[in-house]
Amino acid sequence: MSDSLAHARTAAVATAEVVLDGDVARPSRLTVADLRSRPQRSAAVAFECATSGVRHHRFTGPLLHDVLTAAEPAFDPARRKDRLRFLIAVSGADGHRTLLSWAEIDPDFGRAPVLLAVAMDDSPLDSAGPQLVLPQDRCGARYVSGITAIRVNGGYSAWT
Ligand SMILES: Nc1nc2c(c(=O)[nH]1)N[C@H]1C(S)=C(S)[C@@H](COP(=O)(O)O)O[C@H]1N2
Ligand SMILES: [Mo]
Repeated sequence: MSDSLAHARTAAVATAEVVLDGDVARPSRLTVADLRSRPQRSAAVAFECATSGVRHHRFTGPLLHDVLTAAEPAFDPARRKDRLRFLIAVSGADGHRTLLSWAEIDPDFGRAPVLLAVAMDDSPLDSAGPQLVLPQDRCGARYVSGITAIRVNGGYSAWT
């Protein structure tokens, strides 16, 4: 393999991308650099891991709500009741997954300041991929790292 090709492959591996899609008008692929270009928040958090005890970290990144709102979910933003059937599925590279409800992060409902972290303890997450940060959680299991996909789903009516 030529040096330039090897370098290109290394660069491709070193820049993780998140697929943001589902019931949104503007699906996209986002790098950690894209997330860093949005307004940033910081959170010093503590969470308990069932296997390794209490962990303390400082995370920085945009609010998940801001990033998802920019993708224009398929609801009328002016109608609060429209948003209540929407779910958010967050997947990590290793298959670890969690669901949030839209209402959980909506400023009119649960107002949880959930972040899509671009850095943990001042170490950038550009190659690992962003990490979900839920300061309200006691347990660490929803802090999905190496996020590869975020899917918005407004299909609650399909379940009935
Ligand atoms: N992708 C991914 N993220 C994950 C997990 C996992 O298995 N895969 N485990 C979770 C669990 S159970 C905990 S407690 C925290 C641990 O985070 P830490 O090792 O950075 O303290 O990561 C969470 N995020
Ligand atoms: Mo854990």
